[in-house]
This record gives sequence, structure tokens and C-alpha cells, in this order.
Amino acid sequence: MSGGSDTSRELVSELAALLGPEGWLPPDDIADRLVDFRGVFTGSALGLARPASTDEVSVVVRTCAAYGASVVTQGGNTGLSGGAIPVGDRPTVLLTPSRMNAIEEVNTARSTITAQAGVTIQALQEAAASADRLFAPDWGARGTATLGGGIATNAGGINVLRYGSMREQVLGLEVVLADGRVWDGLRALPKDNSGFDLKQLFIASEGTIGIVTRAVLRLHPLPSAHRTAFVALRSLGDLDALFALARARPPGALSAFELIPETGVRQVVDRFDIVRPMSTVADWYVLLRFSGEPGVGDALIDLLATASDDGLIVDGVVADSTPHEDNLWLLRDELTATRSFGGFGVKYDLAIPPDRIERFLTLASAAVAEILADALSYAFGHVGDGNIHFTVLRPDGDDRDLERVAPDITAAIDRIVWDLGGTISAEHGLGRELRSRIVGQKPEIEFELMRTIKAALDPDDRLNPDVMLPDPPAR
Ligand code: 2HG
Ligand code: ZN
Repeated sequence: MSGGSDTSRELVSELAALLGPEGWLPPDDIADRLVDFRGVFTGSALGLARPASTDEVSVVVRTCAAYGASVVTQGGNTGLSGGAIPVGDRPTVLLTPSRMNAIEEVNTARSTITAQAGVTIQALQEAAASADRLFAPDWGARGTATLGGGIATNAGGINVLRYGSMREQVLGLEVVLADGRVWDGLRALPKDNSGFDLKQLFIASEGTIGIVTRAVLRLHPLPSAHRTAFVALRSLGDLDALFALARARPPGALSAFELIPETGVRQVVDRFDIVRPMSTVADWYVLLRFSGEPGVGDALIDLLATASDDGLIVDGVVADSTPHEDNLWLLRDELTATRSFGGFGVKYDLAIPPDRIERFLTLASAAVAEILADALSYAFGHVGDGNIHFTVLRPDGDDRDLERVAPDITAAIDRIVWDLGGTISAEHGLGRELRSRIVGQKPEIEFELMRTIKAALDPDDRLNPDVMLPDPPAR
């Protein structure tokens, strides 16, 4: 992208003057924001706008529009689909609400929290906990990922099973529109049938039709107790039965159900200061948690006994202290291939009906082996809601071979996911990576409707161009 035209120079000096030194950083100072977390996408920008208020976001958007520049919004830059990196040859301003990180209100009477978009997920969790409430969204990047990014991608994580994705938490939004107008939809009404539910349009829209600046979110009762167990499955075929058992006792207590492979355990135990949870070695493990009343600990111990009697698990351990529990969840947080293998591989964030997990893994590993015999099919994730993180790696081989066959592997995996009634994007969004692949998943009319909404709200295609929406089919 050329940053050198007269128009771009004028835009830069106007924004620098409007925002001041705290609010405007030149490209040389933002190298880390121009590459995505996985190092797959590299972009360029005229600079980074760090507005301090909704009004300043609006001014940035209006000013960019006046000069014909695009605006790409970025939260904590922890996204895994490349949706927050300004790639392309249009003059682009990168915008982050990192200075807009205030928690404005925790309302215990309404069980809501109101915050600005730049606040981290962890800060929201801590503020809620100090008011004896739970902010439910939780995933490994909690300390860096922001509320705005979580809303823009409808992020998921380990608690979706019980509390739903970000979409289920949002009661109201404030959004800066593509023409700079501000929509104040910060209403905290659990029920509101007064027409289209506009906030839902902006959730998962990945910055393409508006910039979320503030949100009011649902809080939940803080469970008075929780207990985590790590169990070794007899075989993957027993996953379903274990899930059914865990869901049933006591009903509603199951708050996490994560599939963990031995390949992952070995990697993270070797690389990090994490203790192997048990000496028994199995191909697959499940990390599960019960939350609720103090009795959940006994219920979990009871569950393990039944699962063992029924032959579903060969071993299991219930965390008996906070450090013990933390060790188990740290192991889970480090499973992402970037951390556990120190490599990227080819990654898939898919969801299928939970009862088809075993079928998917059998078909997908066989398809990968047929294309590249010594590739490693690495799978883990939130199987309680059908979400598997599937990564194809070449730990001991040449990555170039993998790159060469990656399109074939992707075509095979996507086909298997669709045949099983799933989605190739479960919780990381479409970004740049999946925008063309997604066309195989849904009828074209759905993309036409999405393009109609984009054209109505951002007619000049200024907000996050070339992200999420697939190109129209060639006529
Ligand atoms: C997780 O669940 C994240 O750890 C990352 O969603 C998943 O690295 C991945 O594929
Ligand atoms: Zn995940």
C-alpha cells in the first residue's frame, strides 16, 4: 500500500493533529500490530489510531472517509483468521480501542456489566468476580483479547457449553457506523421485541459494518464451587457416553468438556512447567469441570467412579487443590499448536454435531494420511459443543511438502465437515482465511443477503474491506 501520496500524507497529518501523540502512532511503531498472531498475514497501514472515546472513533472514521481511506479495527490481535490485519493496497488506517478500556458499571441488580471495547476479557472476569458475578466468556488469550474483538468475532472458548458464545452475553451495543454516526443501542433489556435485533448484525461482523465501542453484557451467578477432573478414555468411541453421563449428573453442572490428545499432553509437558496429570497414558483424555453448589465435587468423584465401572475411562483424577486445578487448565491453554509444537501447521476451527466427533476424527485423519502419509493430525477442543481445533502438522518433516498439499487437505476436510452437517468456522470467525472457502457451506442467497447488509451500512466499502464476505460469483 502506498503511504506516500499527497492525500495520504494530508490524512496522516490531520489524524496526528486530531488525536495527539498518544492517539496516533506511525507505521514504524506498530510492527507487531501488522502481523497476525500466527504470522500468516502481514499488512501495512498509514498508522495506528488510538482514539480515547467514541467521539474520537467517529472523527477517525469520518476523516478517513473524507480522504477515501479504509479503517481496519484491531483489538488484542489474538485472532486466528487474519481478520484484523490491514492487507491490501488501499490506503488504510488501523484503529484500536486499546485506550478505551474502562469498565463503566457493574450492575448487580440487573446482573450486567457495561464496558468500553478495549477492555480485556480477563479484566471483565475480574470485575464481575469482585461483585460476586460471573462474566462467562473465557479462552486462553483472556489477558490480551478484548471485548470489542470478542464481539466482532463472536468468540467462544471453554464456557460456551454452559453459557453460550459472546452473542448470548450481549444485551446492548454502541457502534460507530461507516459514515461516522454513532448508534447508541446500549439497552440492557433481556426482552425487547421492538423490531430487528440490530445488535446481532454487528456481532460476528468482524469490523465490516461498524466499530463496536461499548457494550452492556449479561453476568451470571458466580458458582459457589467448581471442581475439575482429567480422565483417560478407554477409546474415542466412549466420548459420547461419557458426555451423556457428565451432562446428566447433576443436571446443568457440567461447565466444560474438552478433548485432549496424548500428543498434546506430551508436547506441553516437555515444553512448559506443566506436570503430567496422571501416569496412565491413553490416546485421548477429557478435561471436564462441574460448577455450581459445593456438592459438585462429590458429584464429580461419583461420575468418575461410574464412568470407570461402565468401562468408559481407564483412569481419572479430580483436582484437589487450586494449584492442581490450575495445572490442568494451563495444560489446556497451551495446547494450541503455536505453543505446543512451536509451529503453525494448517489449522481448522470446525464444529460438527457433538455425537459425530469420533466419525469426523476417523475420516479426517484418514484423508490427511492419504494425502501426506507422515503428517500429524492433531485435534483437541471444546467437544462438548462440537468444536474441534484440528491442525495438520509436519513435526519431523519439511513444511514445504505440507504447504504444497495444504489446499488438497483443506478441500478434503471441508467436504467431511459439510457431509457431517458442520461448519468450517466455529469460534474464530472467517477473517481473510476462510472468506472464499465458506461459499461451499451455505446457499448463495445467504451471502447475497450479507452483501446487501454490507452495501447498505458501508456503501463505499471502507470498513475492513476484503474480510469475511466472499466475492460474488462470476456471472
Ligand atoms: C483454543 O481453544 C483456541 O485453545 C485456539 O481457540 C485454537 O489453536 C487453535 O487452533
Ligand atoms: Zn478454542
